[in-house]
Amino acid sequence: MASRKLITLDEFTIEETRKFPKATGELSALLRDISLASKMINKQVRKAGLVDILGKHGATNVQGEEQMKLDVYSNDTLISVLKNSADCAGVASEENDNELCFDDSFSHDSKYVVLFDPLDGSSNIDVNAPIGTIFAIYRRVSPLGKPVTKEDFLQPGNKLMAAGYVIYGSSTMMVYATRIGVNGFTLEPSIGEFCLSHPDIKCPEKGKIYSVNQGNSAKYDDRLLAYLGYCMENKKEEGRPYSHRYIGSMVADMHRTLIKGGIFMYPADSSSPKGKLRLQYECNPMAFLIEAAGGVASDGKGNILDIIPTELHQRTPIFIGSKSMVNKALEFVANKETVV
Ligand code: AHM
Ligand code: MG
Repeated sequence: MASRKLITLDEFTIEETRKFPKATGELSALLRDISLASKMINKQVRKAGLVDILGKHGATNVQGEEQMKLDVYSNDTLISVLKNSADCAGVASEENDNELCFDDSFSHDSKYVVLFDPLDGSSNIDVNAPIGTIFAIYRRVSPLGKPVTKEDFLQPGNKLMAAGYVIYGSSTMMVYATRIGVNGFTLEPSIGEFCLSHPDIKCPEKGKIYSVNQGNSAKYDDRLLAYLGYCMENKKEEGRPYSHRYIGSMVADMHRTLIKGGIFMYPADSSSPKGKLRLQYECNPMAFLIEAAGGVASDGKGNILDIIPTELHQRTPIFIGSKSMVNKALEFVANKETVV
């Protein structure tokens, strides 16, 4: 339908806020700020291939501006947009050792903190594969009127108010979740707005794709190897073998898992007993989002969202995606008796 009305991210979040008489609109404003930062990041990501023409990182371009590494630019952009936001009291980022608690009178009265990985999968920039920004929004637990504290950032995922990602792929999309559901917005470049393109996303209950860095197999334990054997087993009547897809960019692998169904894993192995991915700004936001879409996320023992964080940058193993596939994987990895 050519005349179908475009619904922008702003229009959508305001409409959603109206469903809750007590909502103040602060969360919508914060999502707008995150989308603004991601549009700025998107602009730089789209120029990444021209780096030899526009100047190498660290060099000065013709306008006299210093070219920045994209992950540094993304981090600085998110921090400065959120520092200027009326609704963000502080941030924590993969790129910073410690949380940043904004110390100005506006921020003292702001209700939310945001944790993010500004440019996840940045090693994929050189090969033009999708990369992304991941974000998690918590309501502060410390009293208003003062700077936020560490405990505001060390909340379990089950306390998240909203979370999501922006994928810089063949198109740029923002996908975010609140407790009531998951919606996807595609950036319409001609008007510079994210427009609703994927309403009420549900992760299919079953899938046909498993996603893991199988090159690490020599370091996996027998239970996990048994599950990978199950994925590869020839059982046509049960839809196996599954296809294997692994981009090595969590946002891209998760976006496919969300839309098409499947399982994404970054397990513990003998050299990384806690896995690789970070709980607070990679696994929790993805777990919150996949649960809101009807999927499941586990660390192999329990729900990712129930882990009580003790450090900002802690890691966790993760098994995430379609409900029936993750539950099957957990039968193998969580319970020795089922291993053949
Ligand atoms: P990064 O935060 O340093 O970019 O690393 C995280 C990325 C994820 O996007 C991806 O799932 C994973 O690392 C891939 O790791 P590996 O190359 O070990 O398979
Ligand atoms: Mg990362």
